[in-house]
Amino acid sequence: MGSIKLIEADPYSVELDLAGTALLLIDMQRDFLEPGGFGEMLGNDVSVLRRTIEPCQSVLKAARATGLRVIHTREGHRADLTDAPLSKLQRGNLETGIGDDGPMGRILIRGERGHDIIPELAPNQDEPIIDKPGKGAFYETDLDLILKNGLIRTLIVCGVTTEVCVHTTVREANDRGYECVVLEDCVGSYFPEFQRMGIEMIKAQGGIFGWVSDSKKFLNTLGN
Ligand code: TIU
Repeated sequence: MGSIKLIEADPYSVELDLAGTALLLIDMQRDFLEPGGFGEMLGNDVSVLRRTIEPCQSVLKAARATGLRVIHTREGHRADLTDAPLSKLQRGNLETGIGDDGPMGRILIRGERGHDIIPELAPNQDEPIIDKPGKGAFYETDLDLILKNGLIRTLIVCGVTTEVCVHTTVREANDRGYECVVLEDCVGSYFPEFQRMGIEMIKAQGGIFGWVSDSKKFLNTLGN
C-alpha cells in the first residue's frame, strides 16, 4: 500500500494511488441477481447479470489481498417503508412490488433474504455496507463521509445495474470530485444495449464521468 500503480483503461490509462483507492461493489443483492426478487418482479431475466459474479469475486479477492478499502452497497427500504417515496412504490404498477411478500421475503426490504448481498460476494466484517434508499449510493447515505474520512479519491466500481445504480452513483461521485474506474465485465445490465451504451457514455468525451477498464487489467495492476 502507499504505492502508485497504473491501470490500463479507456479513454486513457490512469494512476491509482492505492492508499486513496476503494473498491465499491454496488447492489450485488439477491433481489437483483436471483429469481424471485425485485429485478424479476420488474419483468427482467435476472440470469443475464450473473456473468458479473465471477469477475467481481476475483476483483474482491485481489482488493482484499492488497489491503484496499472495500465498500458494499445495498438498495432497500425500512420495513415500514417510511423512507420510500410514493413515486417509487407506485412505479410500474407491479403486481408484486416494493414491500410485498415474495419468494425471498418482502421485496427490497432491509433484513429480508432477498435484500442481502449474494453469498458469493459476502462482505467481511471490516467492510462497510451502505444501505441506500435510492439508486445513487450518495443520496441520503454516509458514503461521502466514509470516503472523506478514509482519504479516498478514486473508486473502482463494480455492480448492478450498469445504467441505473452504477451510472447514478458514478455521476454523483464525479460531481463530488471522486475519480471512478468502472470495470466493464464486473457491471451488468438486464439489457445488452444499455450495457453497451452505459459503458460508452462513461468513457466518451475524454472520460466525461470516469474511466472504463476490466477485471483482468485491474488484477494486472495489483500484480495478481
Ligand atoms: N431496475 C434496475 O435496473 N436497477 C435497479 O432498480 N437498481 C439498481 O440498479 N441497483
